[in-house]
Amino acid sequence: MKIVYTEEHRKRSARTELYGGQLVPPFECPERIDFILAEAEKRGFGAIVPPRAHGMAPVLAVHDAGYAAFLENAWANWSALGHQGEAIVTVWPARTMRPDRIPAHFEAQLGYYCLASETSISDGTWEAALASKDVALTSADLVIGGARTAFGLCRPPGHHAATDQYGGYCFFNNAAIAAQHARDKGIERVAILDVDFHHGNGTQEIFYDRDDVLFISLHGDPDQAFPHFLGFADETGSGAGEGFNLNLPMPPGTGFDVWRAALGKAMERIARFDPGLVIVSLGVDTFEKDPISFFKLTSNDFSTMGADIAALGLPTLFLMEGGYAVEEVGINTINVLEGFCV
Ligand code: SP5
Ligand code: ZN
Repeated sequence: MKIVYTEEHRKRSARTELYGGQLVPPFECPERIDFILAEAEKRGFGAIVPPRAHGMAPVLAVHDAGYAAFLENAWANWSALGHQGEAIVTVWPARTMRPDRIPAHFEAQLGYYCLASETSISDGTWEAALASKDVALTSADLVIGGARTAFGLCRPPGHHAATDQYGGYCFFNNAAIAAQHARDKGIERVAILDVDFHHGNGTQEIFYDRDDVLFISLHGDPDQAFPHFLGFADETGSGAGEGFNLNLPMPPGTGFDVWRAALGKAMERIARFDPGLVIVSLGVDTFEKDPISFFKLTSNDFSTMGADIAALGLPTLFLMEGGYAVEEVGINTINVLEGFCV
């Protein structure tokens, strides 16, 4: 399996995440990727290939142009305000205010374009986000071109990023960008299977009213877990998209037996949809030792997950999302990919 990767991800090296009322070193850190690459190398798994630049058109096919311009200029605009720390939201267009007015002041624009304040914008964030979407697009090209599978080692991750909002460590929605790219290259139906611990709210929002991109997410019950405001089972799509969004939330303590049964449901739905491409939003934060999550998957379970997904027999693109138990992120990620290939 080819692994698309670039060092550019290191430019996303924020110093701060707002967690428990403190500014801590971000869980979503560059070392995550080092562990994945080290594990791949140790096992002789995969061939590393660099991404190819795809420009902004595939991004603007799913994201708002004003949002992209905001991100491009965010660090310069924040720096111009003379602050010491990284850019963190302090005010939102909350329910009691005017939600749709784009504010003039940059501090307020942060609130307009952000959905969660744990994610700081730092110098280099824009450059890394651009590289990450090029990793996704280049790995998508491999599978669109006939490869059975490929792995886009995306960082920063993408599935929380909505049409015009960042948060949850995500800026561009890599999976959504790749899915739309595949559609534009002539693949009629694309399924996105999101196995990250957190609900893929951004991906859901982007495709919610469409029947050509099926979105399925297995995740921690939003009543108990981030992103809290989306990801419930009664969200099934709207308009033409009715029936093309499937949420499978699960409670704290969920182990692999229950999780795997949900994956079985997801796979039945995907088989019925008969897509030309499956994109797996691959987060390994379902791991029992993940520091911010509450499922109980073991490292061996990730191998079974990969084998189960392979049983669909469909062209499959894996894109990296979350996973924060840093030491085991490599083992668990490569277990999925190797499990798929066996
Ligand atoms: C891509 C991805 O996995 N993003 C996750 C973003 C989660 N951010 C908010 C985390 C809040 C965690 N609260 C956990 C309490 C654990 N005791
Ligand atoms: Zn996650």
